[in-house]
Amino acid sequence: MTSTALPTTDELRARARGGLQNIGVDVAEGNDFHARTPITGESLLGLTAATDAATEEAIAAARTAFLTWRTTPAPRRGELVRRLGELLREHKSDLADLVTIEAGKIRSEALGEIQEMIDICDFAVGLSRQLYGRTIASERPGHRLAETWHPLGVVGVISAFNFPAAVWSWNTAIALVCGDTVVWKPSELTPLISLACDHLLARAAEEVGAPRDVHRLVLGDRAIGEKLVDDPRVALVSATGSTRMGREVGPRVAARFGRSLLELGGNNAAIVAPSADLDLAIQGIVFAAAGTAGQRCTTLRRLIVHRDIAGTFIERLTAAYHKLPIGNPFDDTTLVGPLISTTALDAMRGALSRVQAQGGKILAGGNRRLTEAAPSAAYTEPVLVRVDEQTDVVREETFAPILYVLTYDTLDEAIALHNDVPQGLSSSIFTRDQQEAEIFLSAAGSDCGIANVNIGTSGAEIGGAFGGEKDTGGGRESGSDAWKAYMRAATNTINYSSELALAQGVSFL
Ligand code: UN1
Repeated sequence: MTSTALPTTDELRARARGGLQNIGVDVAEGNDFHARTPITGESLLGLTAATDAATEEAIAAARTAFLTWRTTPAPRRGELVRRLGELLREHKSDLADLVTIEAGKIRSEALGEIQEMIDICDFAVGLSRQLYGRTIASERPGHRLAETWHPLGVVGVISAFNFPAAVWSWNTAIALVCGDTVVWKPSELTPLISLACDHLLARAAEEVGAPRDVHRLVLGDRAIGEKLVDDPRVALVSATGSTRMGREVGPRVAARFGRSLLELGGNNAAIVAPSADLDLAIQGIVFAAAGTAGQRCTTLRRLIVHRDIAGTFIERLTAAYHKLPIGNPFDDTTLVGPLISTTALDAMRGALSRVQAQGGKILAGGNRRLTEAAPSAAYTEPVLVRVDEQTDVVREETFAPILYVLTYDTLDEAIALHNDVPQGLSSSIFTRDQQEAEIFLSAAGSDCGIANVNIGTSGAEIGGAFGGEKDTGGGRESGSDAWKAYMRAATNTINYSSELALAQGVSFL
C-alpha cells in the first residue's frame, strides 16, 4: 500500500521555516552544507558549519560556564531543565514537524520522540533533588566515611540522525542537572531540529538566569566530532552511532584518559515461543521491525520462531507485511516513511543480495517505492527474509527494515542463536511460559542491556537505563542511575575525634 501523494520540497521547506519561526529560530543560511528532507530526498536550505575556531571557542565557553554551573545548587539547575520541558511541551507540534521533515519519521513517532524529551526533562528535574551519595560505616571511632557526587565537566554529545532530538535530551537534561555543561555535535543530516533544541534551551537559560554557555551547538561534519573526542577539556564524550564510529571514538578518548559513553549498533532479536499470544506477538514484532523504517538502534532485526508454530506464524507475519502503508510520513495512515537516504537504500540492497547468495529467501517486501514521485528519496517495502543460519550478513547491523527469520527447537538453542551476534542492545521473548521468560531474563539468558517479555525490542521508556553490551559499547543513558556516568564520585573520610587513628591498624609516630 502507498499512502497519499508526497508533499513537495517547496511545501516542506515552507513548513520547516514556519516551524522554526514559531520556535523563534533565526537560521544563519550559508553554503557549507545542506539541510535535506528524506521525504523528497532534496535540499531544504544551505547552512553554515562551525569552523575549527568556532568549535574551539564553544568548548572554551562551555568550560568557563562549567566553573559557575558546577557550584549552582542542583535543584536550581533543575529549574533550567524544568523550563526546557515546558518549552518542549509548548512547541511539541512544530518540533515533531522538524523531526518528520529531517528524519522522515511518521507523525506519531515524531510526536513520541518529543514526548520522550519531555519525559526525560521531568525525570531530570526530580533527579536534581536526588543526586544521592552514601554514608559508609567507618572502621575507625570518631570517623565518618561518605561518598559525594560532583559535576564532571564539559560533556561532548555526538548524536545520530534517527533520534535527532531525544538522544540529545537524554544526555543534556541529565548532564545539566548533574552540573555539567554540554557541547553538542548533531548528525549533519538533522541540523534544523538541532537548531530548534539549542534555541529553546538558550531561551530557558535566559529566562531562569543560567549562563548561556551551559550548552553550545556546533554544526558540521566529522572533523568537529573529532575535536570533541580529542580535547582534554571535554570530560565525557557521549556518542551514539555505528559500532565503527565507536571503535574509533572509544580508544581515542581513553588515550587521553577521558570518559566515553557509547551507544552503538544493535542486532536485536525476539524469540517467539510455542505458548506465545500470537496476535500480540505479531503487533509487537511488526512495530519493532518495520517501525521507523527499521532505523532505530533498537529495531528488531532477527526473529527466532519455534519450529512448531513457524509455518502459521510466518504466514501471518507475511500477510501483515503486505498490508504496511508506506509513503508520506505526514499522512496519518502511513506506518513506514522513507529511509534517510539512497545510500541507506543501497546498503539495504547490498545486504539483501548478500543474504540471498548465502541461502536467504525473501518472503515479503524489498521493492523500492515512489521512485517516480520522488526519485531522490528512498522509500522501500520492509523485508522479511527466511534464513537457515546466522551468516555474516545476519550478524551485522544493516540500518534498514530487514527482518531475518530463523527457527529453533529448544530454548537453549534459541538463546544460543540469540546471543551469537557481536552486538548486545535489546532483546525480547514472546511466551506465556513463566519458566521460559525467567530463563531468558536470567544471567544465562539474553546477554543484552535491554531484555523484554511479551513486548518488542524497541520503544523503551526513559525511566530505565538505556544501552547495551558487547559491540553496542557498554554505555547507559537516560533513566535509573545512568546519571552517575555524568558525575565523579569523591570518597570523604572525616575525622571528628581528637585522635589520629590509621586504617588497617597501622601505627606511625
Ligand atoms: C535509538 O535508536 O538510538 O527504545 C534510540 C527506543 C527509543 C530510543 C531509541 N526509546 O526505541
